[in-house]
Amino acid sequence: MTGKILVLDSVATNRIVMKVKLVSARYETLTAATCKDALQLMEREKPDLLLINLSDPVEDSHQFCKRLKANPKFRDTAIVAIGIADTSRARFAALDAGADEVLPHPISDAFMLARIRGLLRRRIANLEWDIRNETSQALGFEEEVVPILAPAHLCLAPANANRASVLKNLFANLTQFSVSFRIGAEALSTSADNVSSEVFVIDAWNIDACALVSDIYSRPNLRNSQIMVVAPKGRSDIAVQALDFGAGEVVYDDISSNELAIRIDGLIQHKRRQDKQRKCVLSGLEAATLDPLTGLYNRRYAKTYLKGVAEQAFEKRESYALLIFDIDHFKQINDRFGHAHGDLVLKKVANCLEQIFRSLDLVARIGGEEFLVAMPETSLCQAELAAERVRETISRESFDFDRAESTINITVSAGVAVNDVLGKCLTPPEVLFSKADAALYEAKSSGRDKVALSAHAA
Ligand code: GH3
Ligand code: MG
Ligand code: MG
Repeated sequence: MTGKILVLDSVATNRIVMKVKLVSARYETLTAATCKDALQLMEREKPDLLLINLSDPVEDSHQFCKRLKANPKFRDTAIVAIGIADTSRARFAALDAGADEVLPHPISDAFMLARIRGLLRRRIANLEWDIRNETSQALGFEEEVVPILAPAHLCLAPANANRASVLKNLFANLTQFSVSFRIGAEALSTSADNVSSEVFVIDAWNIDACALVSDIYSRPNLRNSQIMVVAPKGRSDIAVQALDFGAGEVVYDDISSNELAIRIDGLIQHKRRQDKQRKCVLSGLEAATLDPLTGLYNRRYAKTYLKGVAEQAFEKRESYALLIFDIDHFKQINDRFGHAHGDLVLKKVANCLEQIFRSLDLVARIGGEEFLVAMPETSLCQAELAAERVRETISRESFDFDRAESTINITVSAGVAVNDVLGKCLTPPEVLFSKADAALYEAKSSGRDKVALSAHAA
């Protein structure tokens, strides 16, 4: 895995030893001796991860970590703290200062590299969501800020009933979380409380915790959860494996409740941030592709989609049809009944189109009162029948609205065209669209409430 790591340590030999380890693991490695130099390098080189020795006798490295985490520019730079004694107090102080991981003396290289891999994976995921979010925002869809107030729900998965009491003790003081218990693989159950679990805490005592981790990530309804693995003290082999399987946190079962709380909190913050980013991107995509009035696809989406339909039809030598529907004298409806009633008519027509066409057909609103339907694997004759059905259904339908003085009767005209299946090259959708549009014009000029076919296959 590639990544740029900055090592901050005032002792030259420490820097050199660490650099050798990181470079041999194929990381681009920078070094700094002071917080000031480190900050300059962070500004200039934008490392993905900072490995900081917290036992610097001259500088307040804890304070430096705090300042970095409070700065939006460096908020996502992972921090791994080293150089502290292996006491719960020292570990807590490092995590509290903003470190994402603490590696007390003596450092296990295997564990350190596994943790770095995990943190870099998380950073890449965050950056990807940020880019997508920026795209959504550039398209004009602002980030929606939804404060989350509910306490986080955790699912604890002890290996067996005896271990359940160990985990219960561990979590006894963490009353800020709501907790449920599932023994071993029962953690995969899809009961409501489980699906709403933000964090799974898997006990690696006598069970294959890694299999459970990958099983959870493979389930669509659970895969956005965070996972903490509780390994028996001293089993760094399990810890390394669990990290490489994607566990967000691995702790040993002698962890203090303070440290446990801060680590669980970190996972929850991370998950909530990703959920928010995901939601934002999805609603941005929705807004970019759907017409807000009718819920149908919009012109922009239809244009991209049609390319795919045309290519597939050409590859399989199949015909596909484009149908354009336009409401007749729609302006008069607005003029007589008002714009709001006009909107209701548009919605009802959209609904009618959705009912009539198959799920593999694309139905889009491409203009004020114009709709486009793309029908893959469809002949001219089949498309004509479908268009006739729409025309007839709408002309029969009466549109009653509460405050309208009378019912509204409307009609639509349609133009239909199909591609040339025997053609030597692909029919561009724009060409077919022009043919269908010309047919629609014909339907309009020959009296409206009509379906017209394009004379020649495009
Ligand atoms: P034709 O039979 O030739 O198609 O006549 P028409 O009146 O349907 O066509 P024209 O293009 O003259 O008018 C379309 C009208 O659609 C004008 C515009 O105000 C209205 N319109 C466009 N978008 C909306 C919308 O979102 N809501 C409502 N209520 N009206 C819309
Ligand atoms: Mg029109
Ligand atoms: Mg019209």
